[in-house]
Amino acid sequence: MASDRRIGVLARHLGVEMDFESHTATAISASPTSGFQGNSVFSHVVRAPEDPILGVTVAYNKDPSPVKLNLGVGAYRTDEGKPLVLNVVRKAEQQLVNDRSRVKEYLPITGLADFNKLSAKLIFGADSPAIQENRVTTVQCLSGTGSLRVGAEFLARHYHQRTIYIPQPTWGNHPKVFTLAGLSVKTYRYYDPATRGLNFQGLLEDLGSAPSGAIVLLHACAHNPTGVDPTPQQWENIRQLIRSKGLLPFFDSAYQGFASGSLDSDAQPVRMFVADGGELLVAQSYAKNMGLYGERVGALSIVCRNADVAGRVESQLKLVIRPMYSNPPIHGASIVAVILKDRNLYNEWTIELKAMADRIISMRRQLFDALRARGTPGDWSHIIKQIGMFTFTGLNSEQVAFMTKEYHIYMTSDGRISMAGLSSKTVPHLADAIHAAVTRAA
Ligand code: PLA
Repeated sequence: MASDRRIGVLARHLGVEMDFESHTATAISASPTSGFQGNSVFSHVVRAPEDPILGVTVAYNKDPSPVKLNLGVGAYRTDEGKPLVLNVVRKAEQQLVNDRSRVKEYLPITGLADFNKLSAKLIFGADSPAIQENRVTTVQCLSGTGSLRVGAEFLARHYHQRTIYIPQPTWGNHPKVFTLAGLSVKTYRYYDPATRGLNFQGLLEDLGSAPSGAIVLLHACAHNPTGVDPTPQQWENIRQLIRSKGLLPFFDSAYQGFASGSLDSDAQPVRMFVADGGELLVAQSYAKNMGLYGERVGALSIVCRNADVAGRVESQLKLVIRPMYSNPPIHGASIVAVILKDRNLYNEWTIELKAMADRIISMRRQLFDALRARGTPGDWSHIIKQIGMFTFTGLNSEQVAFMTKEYHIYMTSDGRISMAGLSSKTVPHLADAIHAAVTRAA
Protein backbone atom coordinates (compact mmCIF):
# COMPACT_ATOMS: atom_id res chain seq x y z
CA MET A 1 0.00 0.00 0.00
CA ALA A 2 1.19 3.53 -0.79
CA SER A 3 0.50 4.74 2.73
CA ASP A 4 2.59 1.83 4.16
CA ARG A 5 5.43 2.83 1.86
CA ARG A 6 5.24 6.46 2.96
CA ILE A 7 5.21 5.41 6.62
CA GLY A 8 8.13 3.10 5.92
CA VAL A 9 10.19 5.90 4.40
CA LEU A 10 9.36 8.14 7.33
CA ALA A 11 10.20 5.38 9.83
CA ARG A 12 13.58 4.70 8.16
CA HIS A 13 14.27 8.38 8.23
CA LEU A 14 13.54 8.51 11.94
CA GLY A 15 15.45 5.30 12.62
CA VAL A 16 12.31 3.45 13.73
CA GLU A 17 11.61 -0.16 12.78
CA MET A 18 7.98 -0.68 11.87
CA ASP A 19 5.73 -3.66 12.24
CA PHE A 20 3.66 -3.06 9.11
CA GLU A 21 0.85 -5.41 10.12
CA SER A 22 -0.04 -3.32 13.19
CA HIS A 23 1.55 -0.02 12.17
CA THR A 24 3.45 0.17 15.48
CA ALA A 25 7.09 0.93 16.08
CA THR A 26 9.02 -2.11 17.34
CA ALA A 27 12.40 -0.58 18.17
CA ILE A 28 13.93 2.86 18.32
CA SER A 29 17.57 3.28 17.50
CA ALA A 30 19.65 6.28 18.45
CA SER A 31 19.64 9.05 15.92
CA PRO A 32 23.03 9.70 14.32
CA THR A 33 23.27 13.06 16.09
CA SER A 34 22.72 11.86 19.62
CA GLY A 35 26.30 10.69 20.22
CA PHE A 36 26.83 7.51 22.17
CA GLN A 37 23.71 5.90 23.48
CA GLY A 38 22.24 7.24 26.73
CA ASN A 39 24.52 10.24 26.93
CA SER A 40 23.24 13.81 26.65
CA VAL A 41 24.62 16.08 23.97
CA PHE A 42 24.96 18.53 26.87
CA SER A 43 26.93 16.17 29.12
CA HIS A 44 29.99 18.42 28.92
CA VAL A 45 28.07 21.38 30.40
CA VAL A 46 29.48 22.29 33.80
CA ARG A 47 27.33 23.66 36.59
CA ALA A 48 27.62 27.44 36.84
CA PRO A 49 27.88 29.16 40.21
CA GLU A 50 24.82 31.05 41.47
CA ASP A 51 24.69 34.79 40.87
CA PRO A 52 26.56 36.66 43.65
CA ILE A 53 23.46 38.73 44.50
CA LEU A 54 20.38 36.76 43.36
CA GLY A 55 22.05 33.53 44.54
CA VAL A 56 21.83 34.86 48.11
CA THR A 57 18.03 34.62 47.85
CA VAL A 58 18.33 31.05 46.52
CA ALA A 59 20.38 30.07 49.60
CA TYR A 60 18.02 31.98 51.91
CA ASN A 61 14.98 30.16 50.50
CA LYS A 62 16.59 26.80 51.30
CA ASP A 63 17.22 27.66 54.97
CA PRO A 64 14.46 26.29 57.26
CA SER A 65 15.47 28.51 60.22
CA PRO A 66 12.62 30.71 61.57
CA VAL A 67 15.05 33.55 62.35
CA LYS A 68 16.58 33.72 58.88
CA LEU A 69 16.96 37.19 57.38
CA ASN A 70 17.57 38.10 53.75
CA LEU A 71 19.64 41.28 53.43
CA GLY A 72 21.12 40.29 50.06
CA VAL A 73 19.15 41.63 47.11
CA GLY A 74 18.04 45.27 47.27
CA ALA A 75 14.33 44.77 47.74
CA TYR A 76 12.26 47.03 49.97
CA ARG A 77 10.38 45.49 52.89
CA THR A 78 7.89 47.10 55.26
CA ASP A 79 8.73 47.31 58.95
CA GLU A 80 6.78 44.04 59.20
CA GLY A 81 9.27 42.52 56.80
CA LYS A 82 6.76 42.21 53.94
CA PRO A 83 7.21 43.18 50.28
CA LEU A 84 5.37 46.41 49.49
CA VAL A 85 3.06 47.20 46.58
CA LEU A 86 2.63 50.98 46.63
CA ASN A 87 -0.90 52.29 47.04
CA VAL A 88 -0.57 54.42 43.91
CA VAL A 89 0.43 51.32 41.98
CA ARG A 90 -2.71 49.51 43.19
CA LYS A 91 -4.81 52.51 42.15
CA ALA A 92 -3.19 52.75 38.73
CA GLU A 93 -3.68 49.02 38.16
CA GLN A 94 -7.35 49.34 39.12
CA GLN A 95 -7.77 52.11 36.56
CA LEU A 96 -6.11 50.00 33.90
CA VAL A 97 -8.30 46.97 34.65
CA ASN A 98 -11.49 49.07 34.64
CA ASP A 99 -10.68 50.63 31.30
CA ARG A 100 -12.34 48.24 28.84
CA SER A 101 -10.91 50.12 25.87
CA ARG A 102 -7.45 48.87 26.73
CA VAL A 103 -6.15 46.04 24.58
CA LYS A 104 -3.11 43.79 24.58
CA GLU A 105 -1.65 44.74 21.20
CA TYR A 106 2.10 44.85 20.75
CA LEU A 107 3.74 48.10 21.74
CA PRO A 108 6.02 49.74 19.18
CA ILE A 109 9.69 48.58 19.30
CA THR A 110 10.50 51.68 21.35
CA GLY A 111 7.70 51.05 23.86
CA LEU A 112 4.86 53.16 25.20
CA ALA A 113 5.21 56.72 23.88
CA ASP A 114 3.65 58.41 26.94
CA PHE A 115 5.85 56.41 29.27
CA ASN A 116 8.94 57.47 27.37
CA LYS A 117 8.07 61.18 27.42
CA LEU A 118 7.19 61.11 31.11
CA SER A 119 10.32 59.15 32.02
CA ALA A 120 12.54 61.70 30.29
CA LYS A 121 10.71 64.47 32.17
CA LEU A 122 11.22 62.64 35.46
CA ILE A 123 14.97 62.34 35.13
CA PHE A 124 15.82 65.53 33.21
CA GLY A 125 13.21 67.83 34.76
CA ALA A 126 9.98 69.24 33.31
CA ASP A 127 11.73 72.33 31.97
CA SER A 128 14.77 70.57 30.53
CA PRO A 129 16.10 72.43 27.48
CA ALA A 130 17.20 69.12 25.95
CA ILE A 131 13.59 67.87 25.96
CA GLN A 132 12.25 71.17 24.64
CA GLU A 133 14.79 71.07 21.82
CA ASN A 134 13.72 67.52 20.94
CA ARG A 135 17.24 66.20 21.20
CA VAL A 136 16.47 63.38 23.62
CA THR A 137 15.46 59.95 22.44
CA THR A 138 13.91 57.68 25.05
CA VAL A 139 13.09 54.01 24.57
CA GLN A 140 11.28 51.78 27.03
CA CYS A 141 13.46 48.83 28.06
CA LEU A 142 13.43 45.87 30.44
CA SER A 143 14.08 47.70 33.70
CA GLY A 144 17.51 49.12 34.52
CA THR A 145 19.45 46.09 33.36
CA GLY A 146 17.79 46.01 29.95
CA SER A 147 18.30 49.75 29.52
CA LEU A 148 22.01 49.41 30.27
CA ARG A 149 22.29 46.51 27.85
CA VAL A 150 20.51 48.27 24.99
CA GLY A 151 22.59 51.41 25.55
CA ALA A 152 25.80 49.40 25.61
CA GLU A 153 24.87 47.42 22.46
CA PHE A 154 24.17 50.70 20.68
CA LEU A 155 27.53 52.14 21.77
CA ALA A 156 29.41 49.01 20.72
CA ARG A 157 27.92 49.34 17.23
CA HIS A 158 27.93 53.08 16.69
CA TYR A 159 30.38 54.82 19.01
CA HIS A 160 34.04 55.24 18.13
CA GLN A 161 35.35 54.26 21.61
CA ARG A 162 34.63 50.77 22.94
CA THR A 163 36.14 51.25 26.40
CA ILE A 164 33.86 51.85 29.35
CA TYR A 165 35.20 52.86 32.77
CA ILE A 166 33.18 51.58 35.71
CA PRO A 167 33.71 52.48 39.37
CA GLN A 168 35.66 50.16 41.66
CA PRO A 169 33.60 48.61 43.21
CA THR A 170 30.27 48.69 41.39
CA TRP A 171 27.08 46.65 40.98
CA GLY A 172 28.32 43.14 40.12
CA ASN A 173 26.27 42.88 36.95
CA HIS A 174 27.80 45.97 35.30
CA PRO A 175 30.98 44.33 33.95
CA LYS A 176 29.00 41.37 32.60
CA VAL A 177 26.38 43.50 30.85
CA PHE A 178 28.96 45.71 29.20
CA THR A 179 31.36 42.94 28.21
CA LEU A 180 28.60 40.86 26.62
CA ALA A 181 27.39 43.94 24.74
CA GLY A 182 30.83 44.17 23.14
CA LEU A 183 32.46 46.91 25.22
CA SER A 184 35.80 46.61 26.89
CA VAL A 185 35.59 47.24 30.64
CA LYS A 186 38.14 49.16 32.72
CA THR A 187 37.76 50.49 36.24
CA TYR A 188 38.33 53.82 37.93
CA ARG A 189 39.08 54.22 41.64
CA TYR A 190 35.97 55.17 43.59
CA TYR A 191 35.90 53.86 47.14
CA ASP A 192 38.56 54.18 49.79
CA PRO A 193 38.19 51.36 52.36
CA ALA A 194 40.41 53.26 54.81
CA THR A 195 38.07 56.26 55.05
CA ARG A 196 34.95 54.37 53.95
CA GLY A 197 34.40 57.39 51.71
CA LEU A 198 35.05 58.52 48.16
CA ASN A 199 38.56 58.23 46.76
CA PHE A 200 38.09 61.50 44.94
CA GLN A 201 41.75 61.99 44.07
CA GLY A 202 41.99 58.47 42.64
CA LEU A 203 38.80 59.00 40.65
CA LEU A 204 40.11 62.23 39.10
CA GLU A 205 43.46 60.64 38.29
CA ASP A 206 41.95 57.58 36.64
CA LEU A 207 39.39 59.49 34.58
CA GLY A 208 42.07 62.05 33.81
CA SER A 209 44.25 59.38 32.25
CA ALA A 210 41.42 57.61 30.38
CA PRO A 211 41.71 57.77 26.60
CA SER A 212 39.78 60.61 25.02
CA GLY A 213 36.20 59.65 24.20
CA ALA A 214 36.06 56.72 26.62
CA ILE A 215 32.65 55.94 28.12
CA VAL A 216 32.28 56.51 31.88
CA LEU A 217 29.62 54.75 33.90
CA LEU A 218 28.33 56.92 36.74
CA HIS A 219 25.80 55.96 39.42
CA ALA A 220 23.33 58.87 39.35
CA CYS A 221 22.77 58.57 43.11
CA ALA A 222 22.92 56.04 45.96
CA HIS A 223 26.02 54.29 44.65
CA ASN A 224 25.72 50.50 44.84
CA PRO A 225 27.30 48.84 46.82
CA THR A 226 29.15 51.58 48.73
CA GLY A 227 26.36 54.06 49.56
CA VAL A 228 28.94 56.79 48.92
CA ASP A 229 28.04 59.61 46.51
CA PRO A 230 30.16 62.61 45.44
CA THR A 231 29.14 65.98 46.91
CA PRO A 232 27.60 68.56 44.52
CA GLN A 233 30.99 70.31 44.32
CA GLN A 234 32.75 67.02 43.54
CA TRP A 235 30.13 66.27 40.87
CA GLU A 236 30.89 69.66 39.32
CA ASN A 237 34.62 68.80 39.22
CA ILE A 238 33.85 65.40 37.71
CA ARG A 239 31.66 67.06 35.09
CA GLN A 240 34.37 69.51 34.12
CA LEU A 241 36.93 66.74 33.80
CA ILE A 242 34.62 64.50 31.75
CA ARG A 243 33.67 67.32 29.39
CA SER A 244 37.20 68.67 29.01
CA LYS A 245 38.47 65.21 28.07
CA GLY A 246 35.55 64.49 25.76
CA LEU A 247 34.55 61.39 27.78
CA LEU A 248 30.99 60.12 27.31
CA PRO A 249 28.90 59.83 30.51
CA PHE A 250 26.54 56.88 30.87
CA PHE A 251 24.41 57.31 34.00
CA ASP A 252 22.83 54.37 35.78
CA SER A 253 19.81 55.73 37.64
CA ALA A 254 18.41 52.76 39.55
CA TYR A 255 17.52 54.62 42.77
CA GLN A 256 16.03 58.02 41.89
CA GLY A 257 14.22 59.17 45.05
CA PHE A 258 15.76 56.51 47.26
CA ALA A 259 18.87 58.46 48.24
CA SER A 260 17.39 61.70 49.57
CA GLY A 261 13.68 60.95 49.35
CA SER A 262 13.42 63.63 46.65
CA LEU A 263 13.16 62.75 42.97
CA ASP A 264 14.56 66.12 41.91
CA SER A 265 17.54 66.18 44.28
CA ASP A 266 18.56 62.67 43.27
CA ALA A 267 18.49 63.67 39.59
CA GLN A 268 20.76 66.70 40.08
CA PRO A 269 24.01 65.07 38.89
CA VAL A 270 22.34 64.00 35.62
CA ARG A 271 20.77 67.44 35.16
CA MET A 272 24.15 69.15 35.65
CA PHE A 273 25.54 67.18 32.72
CA VAL A 274 22.49 67.93 30.56
CA ALA A 275 22.70 71.65 31.37
CA ASP A 276 26.13 71.99 29.77
CA GLY A 277 24.70 70.99 26.41
CA GLY A 278 26.86 67.88 26.09
CA GLU A 279 25.74 64.39 25.14
CA LEU A 280 25.06 61.49 27.51
CA LEU A 281 23.11 58.30 28.17
CA VAL A 282 20.86 57.45 31.12
CA ALA A 283 19.42 54.08 32.11
CA GLN A 284 16.39 54.42 34.42
CA SER A 285 14.74 51.76 36.53
CA TYR A 286 11.35 51.82 38.24
CA ALA A 287 12.13 48.63 40.17
CA LYS A 288 12.95 50.32 43.45
CA ASN A 289 11.37 53.76 43.41
CA MET A 290 7.95 52.48 42.29
CA GLY A 291 8.41 48.99 43.70
CA LEU A 292 7.85 47.48 40.23
CA TYR A 293 10.73 44.99 40.49
CA GLY A 294 9.22 42.04 38.63
CA GLU A 295 7.33 44.16 36.10
CA ARG A 296 10.69 45.04 34.51
CA VAL A 297 10.03 48.69 33.69
CA GLY A 298 12.81 51.03 32.69
CA ALA A 299 13.98 53.43 30.04
CA LEU A 300 17.10 54.34 28.13
CA SER A 301 17.50 57.99 27.16
CA ILE A 302 20.20 59.35 24.93
CA VAL A 303 20.68 63.09 24.98
CA CYS A 304 22.10 64.18 21.64
CA ARG A 305 23.54 67.38 20.24
CA ASN A 306 20.47 68.11 18.12
CA ALA A 307 17.09 66.73 17.10
CA ASP A 308 18.34 65.36 13.81
CA VAL A 309 20.99 63.19 15.50
CA ALA A 310 18.45 62.08 18.12
CA GLY A 311 16.10 60.86 15.40
CA ARG A 312 18.82 58.84 13.71
CA VAL A 313 20.03 57.42 17.01
CA GLU A 314 16.49 56.27 17.79
CA SER A 315 16.20 54.56 14.41
CA GLN A 316 19.33 52.54 15.28
CA LEU A 317 18.11 51.73 18.80
CA LYS A 318 15.16 50.02 17.12
CA LEU A 319 17.58 47.81 15.20
CA VAL A 320 19.24 46.85 18.49
CA ILE A 321 15.94 46.04 20.23
CA ARG A 322 13.99 44.24 17.50
CA PRO A 323 16.18 41.10 17.30
CA MET A 324 16.73 41.08 21.09
CA TYR A 325 13.14 41.00 22.40
CA SER A 326 11.15 42.67 19.63
CA ASN A 327 9.24 45.10 21.84
CA PRO A 328 8.79 45.65 25.57
CA PRO A 329 5.91 44.53 27.84
CA ILE A 330 2.91 46.80 28.24
CA HIS A 331 1.62 46.43 31.78
CA GLY A 332 4.34 47.95 33.96
CA ALA A 333 4.93 50.88 31.63
CA SER A 334 1.19 51.61 31.63
CA ILE A 335 1.21 51.73 35.45
CA VAL A 336 4.09 54.20 35.41
CA ALA A 337 2.43 56.34 32.73
CA VAL A 338 -0.86 56.52 34.68
CA ILE A 339 0.96 57.64 37.83
CA LEU A 340 3.28 60.16 36.18
CA LYS A 341 0.45 61.71 34.13
CA ASP A 342 -1.95 62.36 37.00
CA ARG A 343 -0.96 65.17 39.37
CA ASN A 344 -2.69 63.58 42.38
CA LEU A 345 -1.23 60.14 41.85
CA TYR A 346 2.18 61.65 41.23
CA ASN A 347 2.02 63.55 44.53
CA GLU A 348 0.86 60.46 46.33
CA TRP A 349 3.79 58.55 44.84
CA THR A 350 6.32 61.11 46.07
CA ILE A 351 4.89 60.75 49.61
CA GLU A 352 5.09 56.95 49.53
CA LEU A 353 8.60 57.14 48.08
CA LYS A 354 9.73 59.53 50.81
CA ALA A 355 8.28 57.17 53.43
CA MET A 356 10.36 54.28 52.02
CA ALA A 357 13.53 56.42 51.98
CA ASP A 358 12.82 57.59 55.54
CA ARG A 359 12.29 54.07 56.81
CA ILE A 360 15.66 53.05 55.38
CA ILE A 361 17.31 56.05 57.05
CA SER A 362 15.71 55.13 60.38
CA MET A 363 17.05 51.57 60.00
CA ARG A 364 20.54 53.07 59.65
CA ARG A 365 20.10 54.96 62.90
CA GLN A 366 18.67 51.92 64.72
CA LEU A 367 21.47 49.61 63.60
CA PHE A 368 24.12 52.18 64.48
CA ASP A 369 22.59 52.69 67.95
CA ALA A 370 22.31 48.93 68.51
CA LEU A 371 26.02 48.42 67.74
CA ARG A 372 26.96 51.30 70.00
CA ALA A 373 24.83 49.87 72.79
CA ARG A 374 26.69 46.56 72.44
CA GLY A 375 30.06 48.29 72.45
CA THR A 376 30.93 46.61 69.17
CA PRO A 377 34.56 47.48 68.39
CA GLY A 378 35.17 49.80 65.46
CA ASP A 379 33.78 53.01 64.01
CA TRP A 380 30.31 52.33 62.62
CA SER A 381 29.42 55.91 61.71
CA HIS A 382 29.50 55.00 58.01
CA ILE A 383 26.19 53.19 58.61
CA ILE A 384 24.48 56.55 59.12
CA LYS A 385 26.62 58.46 56.63
CA GLN A 386 26.07 56.18 53.64
CA ILE A 387 23.18 56.83 51.28
CA GLY A 388 20.49 54.73 49.62
CA MET A 389 19.47 51.14 50.01
CA PHE A 390 22.77 49.61 51.10
CA THR A 391 25.35 49.77 53.84
CA PHE A 392 28.82 48.70 52.82
CA THR A 393 29.75 47.41 56.26
CA GLY A 394 33.42 46.59 55.82
CA LEU A 395 32.75 43.05 57.07
CA ASN A 396 34.91 40.55 55.19
CA SER A 397 33.74 37.38 53.47
CA GLU A 398 34.65 35.14 56.43
CA GLN A 399 32.67 37.32 58.79
CA VAL A 400 29.73 37.23 56.38
CA ALA A 401 29.99 33.43 56.14
CA PHE A 402 30.03 33.23 59.94
CA MET A 403 26.90 35.40 60.22
CA THR A 404 25.11 33.25 57.67
CA LYS A 405 26.12 29.98 59.34
CA GLU A 406 25.52 30.98 62.95
CA TYR A 407 22.79 33.64 62.65
CA HIS A 408 21.06 32.75 59.36
CA ILE A 409 21.67 36.26 58.06
CA TYR A 410 22.03 36.32 54.29
CA MET A 411 23.99 39.08 52.56
CA THR A 412 26.48 39.42 49.71
CA SER A 413 30.01 38.26 50.50
CA ASP A 414 31.45 41.76 49.97
CA GLY A 415 29.80 42.81 53.25
CA ARG A 416 26.92 44.72 51.68
CA ILE A 417 23.68 44.84 53.67
CA SER A 418 20.35 45.81 52.16
CA MET A 419 19.04 48.23 54.79
CA ALA A 420 15.66 48.11 53.06
CA GLY A 421 15.33 44.48 54.09
CA LEU A 422 15.82 45.28 57.77
CA SER A 423 13.05 46.08 60.28
CA SER A 424 12.85 47.31 63.88
CA LYS A 425 12.25 43.72 64.96
CA THR A 426 15.30 42.29 63.18
CA VAL A 427 17.84 45.02 64.03
CA PRO A 428 18.83 43.39 67.38
CA HIS A 429 19.45 40.04 65.70
CA LEU A 430 21.65 41.68 63.05
CA ALA A 431 23.53 43.73 65.65
CA ASP A 432 24.17 40.55 67.70
CA ALA A 433 25.50 38.83 64.60
CA ILE A 434 27.78 41.72 63.61
CA HIS A 435 29.03 42.00 67.17
CA ALA A 436 29.81 38.28 67.33
CA ALA A 437 31.49 38.32 63.90
CA VAL A 438 33.67 41.29 64.76
CA THR A 439 34.68 40.23 68.27
CA ARG A 440 35.32 36.66 67.16
CA ALA A 441 37.74 37.74 64.44
CA ALA A 442 39.46 40.31 66.63
N1 PLA B 1 21.84 49.29 38.38
C1 PLA B 1 22.15 49.20 39.67
C2 PLA B 1 23.21 50.10 40.22
C3 PLA B 1 21.48 48.28 40.49
O1 PLA B 1 21.81 48.21 41.78
C4 PLA B 1 20.48 47.46 39.94
C5 PLA B 1 19.76 46.44 40.79
C6 PLA B 1 20.19 47.61 38.58
C7 PLA B 1 20.88 48.54 37.83
C8 PLA B 1 19.17 46.80 37.85
O2 PLA B 1 17.94 46.76 38.36
P1 PLA B 1 16.67 46.35 37.50
O3 PLA B 1 17.14 45.70 36.25
O4 PLA B 1 15.92 45.43 38.37
O5 PLA B 1 15.97 47.64 37.24
N2 PLA B 1 20.46 45.92 41.88
C9 PLA B 1 19.81 45.04 42.86
C10 PLA B 1 19.17 43.83 42.23
C11 PLA B 1 18.71 45.79 43.60
C12 PLA B 1 20.03 43.01 41.32
O6 PLA B 1 21.21 42.76 41.60
O7 PLA B 1 19.50 42.63 40.27
C13 PLA B 1 20.89 44.63 43.88
O8 PLA B 1 20.56 43.94 44.84
O9 PLA B 1 22.04 45.06 43.70
